[in-house]
Amino acid sequence: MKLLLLLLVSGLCSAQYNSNFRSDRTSMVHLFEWRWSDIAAECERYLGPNGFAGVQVSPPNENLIITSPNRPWWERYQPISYKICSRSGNEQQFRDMVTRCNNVGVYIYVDAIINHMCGAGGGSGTRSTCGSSYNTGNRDFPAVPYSSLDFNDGKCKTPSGDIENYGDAYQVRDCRLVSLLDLALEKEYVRGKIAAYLNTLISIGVAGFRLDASKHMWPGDINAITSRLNNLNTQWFPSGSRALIFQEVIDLGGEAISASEYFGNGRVTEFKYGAKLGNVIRKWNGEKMSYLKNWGEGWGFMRNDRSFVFVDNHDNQRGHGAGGASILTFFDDRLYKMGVGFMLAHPYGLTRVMSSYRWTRSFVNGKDVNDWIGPPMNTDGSTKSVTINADSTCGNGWVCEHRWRQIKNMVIFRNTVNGQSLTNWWDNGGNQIAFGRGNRGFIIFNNESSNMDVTLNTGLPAGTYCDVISGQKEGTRCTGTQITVSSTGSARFTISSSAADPFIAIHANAKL
Ligand code: AAO
Repeated sequence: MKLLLLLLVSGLCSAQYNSNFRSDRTSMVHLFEWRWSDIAAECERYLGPNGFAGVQVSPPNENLIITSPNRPWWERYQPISYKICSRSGNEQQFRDMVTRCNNVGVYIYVDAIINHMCGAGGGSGTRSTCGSSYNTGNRDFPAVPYSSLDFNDGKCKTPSGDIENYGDAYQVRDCRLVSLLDLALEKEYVRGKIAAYLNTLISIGVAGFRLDASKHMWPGDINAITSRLNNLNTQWFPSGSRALIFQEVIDLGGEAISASEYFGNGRVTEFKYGAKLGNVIRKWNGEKMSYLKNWGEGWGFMRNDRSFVFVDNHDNQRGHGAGGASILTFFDDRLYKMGVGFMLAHPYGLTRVMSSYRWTRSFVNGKDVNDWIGPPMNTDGSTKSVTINADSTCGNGWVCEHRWRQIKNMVIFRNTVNGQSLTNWWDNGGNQIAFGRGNRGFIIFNNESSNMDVTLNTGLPAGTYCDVISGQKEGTRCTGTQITVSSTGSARFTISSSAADPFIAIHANAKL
């Protein structure tokens, strides 16, 4: 009885760190700006069959329509109401997506914009994705409804009313982030409206939330909201399951607010991860892959069981947020595949794969002036659907990194080695490294300008394995390189410095 009580209580307290993933799956993909009907189809035809655990979807709620510039992606971070109605689709399409994805074991994680409404300069009218009215001048959002009583204007002490100094924690939480009208989250009324929105999503069947701009909310206010959330829908989740919470807090050090303040609410984004990994793979600042030996907490990252990690996200792939030149993106595809391959092979963190659309970058004084460009769209402003080409890549301007063979196969690698610790580390003191995950998988990188020819202990049972980077196992053969593991567990690896993808990965489910 006591044990049961303990289990119940600890379940309630800790479940927000739990991904709610199916036990054989490990990674979510952010299908940035995708339409709900395309995501539903992708869950059934690709994500489920290839072992993806979940999808982070773009904000589903009603937002301000911005026409100057013309329909930027970031208009979706300017809420007008909590009606499920956006460029990705309406409520019925959202429900259909959640049902169909859940039915194939691919769960939906919603990007929740609860810190603020739209920008102070939004004006008034009904130019919003569902036609609801708003008046930013008097802080009126009748479709929620919120009024001037529900915002932080009186609390913020900066002359502009905006955050002016990230060294001041009060400003960061009580003032407006880039002029976005800052909700008074200490108010019971506001908490209730937000919790009702999130609970609607939970009842539809979503499995968790990315809490946007968490750094700009007091941790206690977030807690007051998450503690009001209902348990997940038992049609798909065990009873008592709690929504995964991952909070967007950019903490690269040196500011007033640190990520650890948010551990009590759920997981937190680890922005050091992508910034540092980019430096290593690019070999900048004297970094080498051999330094990755103690990657994770050894690099000053947050606790493994609180961290949420990614190589790039929708902000820093285009210079927003903590964007920096080191961030690897699909634009540097060869390095990017190595970065994502390393992330998915390494045990640290809850992993998210990015899936983007293409845009033409145009740098002026080091800044991409096209960083606002929205998803591929039709002339009427609607988002183009994702088409699938004969070779399984995507058309209509969608990049679909998650469909790149190397990335898709590394998602499967991570599933295969789940629960195994990092073993058999090897490096040459430079940019050639290798490591295993117990007796389930092994990966090796050559990021040098010279060729590599080494024989290493893999920890794997003897046999012939298919490299899942140059190809994969299909039926009884390998479409790419074959690796022979001897009875002692050793194998010879040769990787040319000019290889299209200078890394090799083998695992238990790719054995002939
Ligand atoms: C748009 C316009 C604005 C306009 C506004 C209202 O661009 O000019 O004022 O509308 O009309 C997105 C876009 C914004 C957009 C907004 C609303 O990125 O451009 O504004 O939608 O449409 C901070 C926050 C972080 C936030 C990030 C972008 O802390 O939460 O800014 N990310 C989320 C979303 C994002 C979204 C929002 C929040 C808003 O992912 O897509 O904005 O919902 C420092 C701080 C960071 C801070 C950055 C901002 O970072 O630490 O906390 O992020 O500055 O620049 C080095 C430092 C690093 C530093 C960084 C600065 O890397 O080490 O600490 O430099 O570059």
